[in-house]
Parts: sequence; C-alpha cells; structure tokens
Amino acid sequence: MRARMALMVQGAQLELREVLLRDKPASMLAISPKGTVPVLQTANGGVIDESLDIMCWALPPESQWFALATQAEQLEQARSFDEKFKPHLDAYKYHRPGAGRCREEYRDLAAGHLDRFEANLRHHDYLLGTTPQLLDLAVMPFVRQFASVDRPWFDNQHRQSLRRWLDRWLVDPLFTAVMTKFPQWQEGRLGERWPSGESRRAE
Ligand SMILES: N[C@@H](CCC(=O)N[C@@H](CS)C(=O)NCC(=O)O)C(=O)O
Repeated sequence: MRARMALMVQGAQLELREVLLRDKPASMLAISPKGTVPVLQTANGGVIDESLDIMCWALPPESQWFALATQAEQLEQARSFDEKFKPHLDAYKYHRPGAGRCREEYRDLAAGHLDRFEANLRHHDYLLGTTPQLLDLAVMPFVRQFASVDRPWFDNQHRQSLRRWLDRWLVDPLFTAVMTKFPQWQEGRLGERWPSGESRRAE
C-alpha cells in the first residue's frame, strides 16, 4: 500500500497485477525470486522489489515529500521502524499458541515503538511537521494493521495524537484510492490500467 501511494502521487500509468501470496505467478518469481510483493518492473526492464525502494523511485528527492528531512534520513527512520516494529506486529496479529510470548506482550512491544510518533504528533499534524512526508506514507499501513487487530484497545491508549493521525489517513483520498481491490491477475493476461482503474484485461 505504501508503494502504491507513492506511485499514485507520481502519477505514472502502470499495469497493475494483483497477486495472491498463496499463488504467486511464475513470471513474478522469475524477475524477483525472493517472492515478496510489491515488485515493480520499470519500462526499461529494471526490477525494484522493496517497497521503500519503489517509493524512492517514485518520489524525487527534491519533492515536497522530503521537505522536512532528507531522503536518506527518512529512509533510515522507515527502515529502522520496519525492522523493529514489523516482527512484533506480525507476532501480535498472527499470534500462535506456541509462540514465545503471549499476544499482549507482542502488542506492547510493538506499541513501544509508537511512542516516538505520538510525541511528535502532539506538536504537529504529521510525523515530521506540518506536511506529510515519505515517512508518514511508509509507516501508516503498519500502524493501521496494528490498530486494526484490536481497535477498541488502540483507541483507549494514551496515544491519542497517533489515533487522530491514523484516522485522518484512513479517510485521505490518497489512501482510500490505493485500497481498491482488483481480481487476481492471471498469467498471460493484461493487468489493470492503474491508477485509472480501467480494466485492460484482454479477452
Ligand atoms: N521488505 C519488503 C517486505 C515485503 C513483504 O514481506 N511483503 C509481504 C506481503 S505484505 C510478502 O510478500 N510476503 C511473502 C509471502 O507471504 O509469501 C518490502 O517492504 O517490500
């Protein structure tokens, strides 16, 4: 979703191929054997298969998305958040009975990484200041996933500025636009013309 938001901001027309993770297309694995999404194939045949790299490809370093901190600074913060937060988020969201810790412990470990955001958001509407930056787009989908596991719990925490920030993103046209679901892409077919959403499926 974060890669899609950056690509939508960029405004280029893409062919979007919706992938089911349990049924990955051979053509995707051929260009990116690690088998994670998103994968972007550029017009010159280049392959970018890390979402933050796709964001940086789509958002030029001199754009407004880097007005409050450099691309390198924001990337470092986003990568560090991914590394520390995501494993706890996954352990909380997909908790298994045999896991080393109980669900609430994983929840609280993940939540600890949100306190820094809350502190910033008490002073301004976005993570780094008064305008949205790459960092907001990069972390928002994960904060959304975290909040969605137990929304009443999330809403009752002390992180009320974070809650308001998330609620604003959830209705932001950029976010709602990328949440459109598409049918699974089938090998040999054309994908969706995106962002317009018009079907380019060949008959
Ligand atoms: N660091 C990668 C992580 C990508 C990733 O793990 N994506 C998940 C889906 S959100 C995935 O493709 N998992 C592979 C699978 O479940 O088979 C990125 O940000 O692009």
